[in-house]
Amino acid sequence: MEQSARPHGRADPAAIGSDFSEALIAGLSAPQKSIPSRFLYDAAGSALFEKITTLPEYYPTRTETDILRYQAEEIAAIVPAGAVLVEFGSGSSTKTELLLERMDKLHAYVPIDISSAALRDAKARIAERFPELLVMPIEADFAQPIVMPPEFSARPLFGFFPGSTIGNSRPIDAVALLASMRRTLGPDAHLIIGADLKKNVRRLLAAYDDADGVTAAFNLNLLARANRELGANFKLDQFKHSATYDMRNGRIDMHLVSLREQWVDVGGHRFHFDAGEQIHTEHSHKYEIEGFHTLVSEAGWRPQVVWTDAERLFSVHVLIA
Ligand code: AVI
Repeated sequence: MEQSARPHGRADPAAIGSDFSEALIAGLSAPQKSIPSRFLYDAAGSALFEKITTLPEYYPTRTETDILRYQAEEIAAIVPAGAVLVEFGSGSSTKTELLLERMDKLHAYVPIDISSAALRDAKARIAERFPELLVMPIEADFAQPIVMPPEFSARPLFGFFPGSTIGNSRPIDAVALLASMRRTLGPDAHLIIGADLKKNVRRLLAAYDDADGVTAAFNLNLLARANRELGANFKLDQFKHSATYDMRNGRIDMHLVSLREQWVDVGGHRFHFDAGEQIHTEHSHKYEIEGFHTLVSEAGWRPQVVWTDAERLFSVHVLIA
C-alpha cells in the first residue's frame, strides 16, 4: 500500500537540511539502507539508553563500573599529582566520580560532550562534590580533534573513554578516533578506555534484545525522531528491531526491519521498502584483549595495564601515547 506523500507530522523547518535530515536521506538512498548510530542519542534516545544501562541483560555498564570501583586505587596511583583528567563523551560523568573519589591530587577535570545541558549538570554536581577540583567543560564532538586549554600544556594528561563506545566505530574509524584522541592529549598522555569482550553469543544477543523491549524502543526511536523532527511518516508498528551477531567481524549489528512492502516519505523524498528489508543502525564490536591491543597500537598507543572482571565480560585498559 502506498502512503501519502504529505508529511503526516509537523516538521521543524530548522531540521530540514540539518545533519540528521541529510544523513537520513543519504542513508536511505543507498542500496543497503542505513542510519548512522550517532542519531540514536536525541533526548528520548539518551533517556532510553540510560534505561538500557540498568537492564539485567545489559552487563557492560555494571561490569565496567565494578572494574573501575575495584581498580580505582590502582588507577589513581598511576595518575601523578597535578594531572588533568579529560573525558571524551562525558554525558552524565557518573563513572568518573569513582575515579575522582580517589584522585585527590588531580588538578582539573575536563568533560567533553556535545550536550551543553549534560555538561552544565555534570559540572554543577562535580564542582559541589569536589570543591578543590577545577572543572573545565568543553562543548565539542569528541570525534573531532580538540584543542586543550593552553594552561594544561605542561601537565600530565589522562584521557578517559569508558563504556566501550569505541566499539560503535568500525575498526578503521576506531583507529582514526584513537589517533585523534592521542593528538588532542599530546605526547606522554595516558588513556583509560573500556572495551567489551567477545563471549557467549546468547549472552551478547540478550544484551542487545532485552525482554522488556527497551533496546527495541531505543532503535525504533530513530524512526520516531524522523517523524518528530522531519515530518517523516514512518509507521512504527511496520518495523521491528533486530540484533544479530556477526561472527566474522566480531560485532553485534542492529537493524530495523520492514515488516511489509511499503513507501515512506522523508523531507520531500519517497523511499521504498521490500518486506524484510533492513536499515542498518549500529555496529557494536567485541574484542579479544590481544585484538584490542593491535587496534590501539595502530593508532600509536602502547598498552600499559588491562583489568577484567572474574567472568571476563569486559576490559578496562590503560594506554600510553
Ligand atoms: C554506547 N554503546 C557502547 C552501546 C553499545 O553497547 O554498543 C550502545 C547500545 N546499543 C544498544 N544497546 C546499547
